[in-house]
Amino acid sequence: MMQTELDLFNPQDPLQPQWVGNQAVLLPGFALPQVQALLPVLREVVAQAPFRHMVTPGGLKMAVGLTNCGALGWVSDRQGYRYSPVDPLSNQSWPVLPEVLLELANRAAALAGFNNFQADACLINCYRPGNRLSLHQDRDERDFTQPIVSVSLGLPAVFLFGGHTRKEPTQRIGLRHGDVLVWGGEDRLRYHGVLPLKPGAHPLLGNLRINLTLRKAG
Ligand code: MD6
Ligand code: FE
Repeated sequence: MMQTELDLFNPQDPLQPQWVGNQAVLLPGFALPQVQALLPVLREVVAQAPFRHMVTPGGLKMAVGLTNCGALGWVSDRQGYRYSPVDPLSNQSWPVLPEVLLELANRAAALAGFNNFQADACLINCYRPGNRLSLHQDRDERDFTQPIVSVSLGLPAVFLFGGHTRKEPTQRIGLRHGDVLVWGGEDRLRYHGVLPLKPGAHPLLGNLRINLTLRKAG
């Protein structure tokens, strides 16, 4: 019989890497084996550095809750966007980037062809139903030869993956619990965003979506 659709009962099918750019790859379910180890570690991070709604330079409060772990953390205020070694809420260092997350990110980066990924920052986004992230480029890091590794947990979202200018058409990429997206090289500065989160109930995370992006910022 000719195969006309994905066989959802065959776990091999949906788990193939999908190249979404020449140097951008979606690794469906790649983080699933680490989720049980990751969740308690993330809870500790958030206990030390809680989610907060940062203000943009234009004075708008971001809908998505944000925190960080690692030597550097991304912050936004009326002064602009930057990486900071301290959490402005506590004036302390950000929580340590957990080893389980670093190791996962390094394996994912290597699969995408980036063999020397040295993440020093992990931005943690928390989405509730209705929250979106408007189209943007990630350009606050120093070294654009290093990729970004993105890990999605909880409710699924639609990721918009555009071009090198804001007006180019975007492709829609479904990001589900456990999916990892790696992008770098020529795709590193592509515009991207997230459509408003649909309500739902994830068995582990309830009505939330958590996205972790590991970067080499400094
Ligand atoms: C998100 N992610 O998926 C937001 N940036 O919630 C990002 O903004 C992002 O997933 C750079 C590379 C991968 C990403
Ligand atoms: Fe981004």
